[in-house]
Amino acid sequence: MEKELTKIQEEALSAINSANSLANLNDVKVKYLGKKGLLTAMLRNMGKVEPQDRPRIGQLVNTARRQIEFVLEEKYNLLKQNELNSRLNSEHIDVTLPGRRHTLGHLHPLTLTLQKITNIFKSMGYSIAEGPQIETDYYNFEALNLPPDHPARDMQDSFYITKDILMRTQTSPVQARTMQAHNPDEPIRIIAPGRVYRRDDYDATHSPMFTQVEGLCIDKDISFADLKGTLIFAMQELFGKDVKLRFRPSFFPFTEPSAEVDISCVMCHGKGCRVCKETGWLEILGAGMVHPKVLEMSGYDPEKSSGFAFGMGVERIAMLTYGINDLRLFFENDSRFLSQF
Ligand code: 2NL
Repeated sequence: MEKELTKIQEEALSAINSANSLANLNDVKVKYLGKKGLLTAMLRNMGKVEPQDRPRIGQLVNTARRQIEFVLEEKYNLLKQNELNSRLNSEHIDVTLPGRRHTLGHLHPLTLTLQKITNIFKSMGYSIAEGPQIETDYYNFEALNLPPDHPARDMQDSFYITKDILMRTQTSPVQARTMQAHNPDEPIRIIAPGRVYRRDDYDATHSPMFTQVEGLCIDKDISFADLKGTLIFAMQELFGKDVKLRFRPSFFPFTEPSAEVDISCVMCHGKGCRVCKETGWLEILGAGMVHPKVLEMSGYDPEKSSGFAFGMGVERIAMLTYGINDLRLFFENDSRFLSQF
């Protein structure tokens, strides 16, 4: 028994001595001191020792165990220190490297333009109204005096999801919804910004998706003069006090009379240049007095109320404001372009 103990003890010490990794060392620990370890087995076998020898043998086993534990711990600390040293040697941190800069984001030029436009109308008492981009045929067309076989539907030949549901082709359905939700005795002044979708080519001046802003003003005794005054003020706020407006008779199914509105060219101030195709004018707005049928369909009495409405494309206004010649730049998310705003 004593001989065996000495043998185990020597073996253990030598195994600890030659352990070259923490995992290795742990194996040794388990082999000798673990629940099924060799030294543990000796204690368990005390029953086979003569009763008078038990205290002495027991003490020997315990002393051996304490010694092995002590040497194990020393070796553990040594291996741990070696490991740390080799990591410190191999993992360099160069504290003199320059830091990584975080580049600050900012608002998209279309958002900036849209905010400028809505702020101008907010200053005139308008509030912002929004609605779904997926619309029903009823709100997108019918409520705006465009019955199913109306030829003007072809003009904006659309993205249909089902026979009765489509991507909105204008933001006017937002105004129609607002009117229907409104008490007809109360006036309305809203501006409806948002994305609209039309079947179109994608080139420097066309996109199947663009951003529109429409406005609607309904009250008693609203006249075409109010429309003119409102748009002249808004365009002069947007492009400068010396901008002139020109109203040309036109047609929209939802307004009567209707007008297309030009501003004097912001590039050449009316002299004629490439941007205005030598005309001195830029077409920028559609507008008109809300059609009596549209008022009626949304619960307003055309004998009591009247109103005007207008619409404009935000991309076109942003292009003129910033001197951008290709519409696609807005949608490509190239930071070389975007970082300029
Ligand atoms: C354009 C022309 C326009 C309207 C939009 C409108 C809305 C209601 C009633 C009457 Cl609810 N009119 N909107 C009126 C005239 C023109 O937009 O060139 N858009 C880009």
